[in-house]
Amino acid sequence: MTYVPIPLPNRVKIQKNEAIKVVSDYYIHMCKRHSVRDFSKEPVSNAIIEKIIETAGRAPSGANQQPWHFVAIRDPEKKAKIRAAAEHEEQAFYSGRGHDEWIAALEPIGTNASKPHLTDAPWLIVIFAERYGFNKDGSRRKNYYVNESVGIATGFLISALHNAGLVCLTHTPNPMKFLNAMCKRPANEKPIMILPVGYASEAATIPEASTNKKPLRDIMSIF
Ligand code: IYR
Repeated sequence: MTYVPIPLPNRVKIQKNEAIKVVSDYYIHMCKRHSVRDFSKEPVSNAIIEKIIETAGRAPSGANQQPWHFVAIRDPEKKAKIRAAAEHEEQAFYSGRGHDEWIAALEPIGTNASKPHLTDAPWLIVIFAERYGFNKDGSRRKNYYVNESVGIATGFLISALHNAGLVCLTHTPNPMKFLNAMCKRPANEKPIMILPVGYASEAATIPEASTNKKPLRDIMSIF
């Protein structure tokens, strides 16, 4: 493909005197996002999930290679199989495979090997990273900045979910190779995480420790 510059389309224009209100409102909106593991049974339509994944697909990526794939699962049987496989791995993790320092770091988050959210949530979105692609002649094509690109797209996905009043949990069973076969994804893709997605149940709780966010002075330097 050749380089063809076009004028910047869809420019978002904010009046100078409104900018601080706009950024502050968005900050307040994003402060209301929490990782949630208690899901209501309320269904979420395919159309909503599709539009949210389409939004994630608008993320920037290395060389615009878009090295991601999102598998959206609502089939209860499939969710149950994924839950069983994830809990099998987590059992091993929590009963010895995970080292003490890691288990101790998770204590304030209150996680354990039981993952009911994997079947309670109306949807599971399994995120895959395309480690390499293929050229027309079948040879391997290198993808650039795959982890960074998929991380950014996942951020887009999580904020699109939040914008829709939905919640999710970033879940990373370890190891999670089993997801390739269950999601019918090829060997050039690597599973990155599972997001159970839905509405928070009425009784949903979050770990108090998760509300402890670093203040600006600790996350920013300015020159
Ligand atoms: N995969 C395990 C352990 C786990 C690891 C981290 I880092 C977390 O932030 C939370 C959990 C699990 O899902 O329980």
